[in-house]
Amino acid sequence: MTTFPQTPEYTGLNTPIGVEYDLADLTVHGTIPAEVEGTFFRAVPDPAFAPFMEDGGAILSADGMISAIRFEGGKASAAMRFVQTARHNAEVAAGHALFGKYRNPYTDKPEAAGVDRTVANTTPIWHAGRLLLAKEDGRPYRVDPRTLETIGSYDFGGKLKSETSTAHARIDPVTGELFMFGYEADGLGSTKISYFIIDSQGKLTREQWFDAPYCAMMHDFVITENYVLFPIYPTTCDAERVKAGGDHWVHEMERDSWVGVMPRYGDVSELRWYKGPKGVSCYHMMNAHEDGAGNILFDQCLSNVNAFPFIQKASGLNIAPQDSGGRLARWIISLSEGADSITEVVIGPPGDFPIIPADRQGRPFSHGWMLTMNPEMQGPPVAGGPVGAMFNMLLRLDFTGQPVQALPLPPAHCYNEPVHVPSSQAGHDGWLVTLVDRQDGPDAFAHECWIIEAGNLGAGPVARVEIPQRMRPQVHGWWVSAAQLATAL
Ligand code: V55
Ligand code: FE
Repeated sequence: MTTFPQTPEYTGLNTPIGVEYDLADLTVHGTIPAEVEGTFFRAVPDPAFAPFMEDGGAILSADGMISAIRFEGGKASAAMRFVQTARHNAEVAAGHALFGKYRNPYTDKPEAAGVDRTVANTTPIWHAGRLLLAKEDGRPYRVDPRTLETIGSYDFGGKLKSETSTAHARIDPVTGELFMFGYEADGLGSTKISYFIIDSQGKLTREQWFDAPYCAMMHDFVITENYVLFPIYPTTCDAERVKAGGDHWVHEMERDSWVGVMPRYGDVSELRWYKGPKGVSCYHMMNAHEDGAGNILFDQCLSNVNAFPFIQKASGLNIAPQDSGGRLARWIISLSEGADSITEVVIGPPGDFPIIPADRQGRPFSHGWMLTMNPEMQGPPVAGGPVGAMFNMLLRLDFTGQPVQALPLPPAHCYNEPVHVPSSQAGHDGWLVTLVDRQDGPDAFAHECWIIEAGNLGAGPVARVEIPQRMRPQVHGWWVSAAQLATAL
């Protein structure tokens, strides 16, 4: 047994669970739609061992667990396993934590030397018959989608040179290619960015490197039909600070943001840099597309400061969420010669976890979904996750003039990020599948997986699946249909 500190990172909804399980024939209220046939994979950070030092960033370096909620013939089952990363295995062998602060190897125990520090805790990515568990500070781990057994660190068949790979990959809906990048690609504090493309058969066809304007946390990126965009916000790393045992990240309010734009099959020498506003921050981007008039429209969940309290603290900042200017921002980037600045329009409310139908990736799109805080909610949101507060309202935003749809939760409930399941019926928006947590007491939580008609949020869930296990907050999920699963390698 290991005793965790009684701090927000390790109590309430964030209480470590660390239980591996298989649960068959879950109780279902309502009817699971026939089209929801497949597996909802979820990445869940869950620390196996108590930390040996204080670290606000610990919430991001918890061991990755892979959760699978499977839907088959109207029935549901659930499974959970640790991703057996080299780091997790080393700590299990030692029987205690070996790794120190978030992304600071200089704080590790001597036994950790030379062991890959990445934790595979951020996004399950399905592509070309493989399931990868990604974390931006290292290479992904490959996991068997049927058994959830860990296969090992994955370097695309020995092809990848980058030491890091994003947790936010983009799949082109027409070519089936997987677009990825890695920052700090050759080590801590480096400005080197890798940009690589994996074809629809899973073969890495191209990898190029370039230098970012400064070493920044690059959590997500976007593609369009013809371009790739590398957004850079001033949450920065200084290798000397890390070597001195300090924090990996500080947020710099006076530093410019940038967007690098290049043809997506072009050469990095063609990158054009556009200057954005100072001090802004974004974790997740909804989409980007070309407007046919020489502009790229880039839509993102933006705010005026990094949203993570531990990064604000390391930066001497303390800006409450309601004062941070959160918005769904559209950055208009002109491709005309000589243009080097960005125009912003606000197209949606504050929030995060934006999603769109996969077939609209990088293309014009009419609607998307995201999580937000219900402005009419009485009482506090459920505490949990890296920001410290969980979202309690789901939105469908329409960019063609239709009204916004909302599904607010009752008090003491919260959402994890949904996945979208497309429908084959013309004009049907498909389904959203998401984990809903309910707080019944200081340390009492219940969890259900909800299926919601994506174009009719107001009707509430069409099915609710009870998950009779404690669940820590998920980061990202990925829907893999039964037809896709049948192609697993
Ligand atoms: C995020 C999450 C991470 C991370 C960096 O949601 C950024 C943002 C769960 O790990 O390492
Ligand atoms: Fe993310």
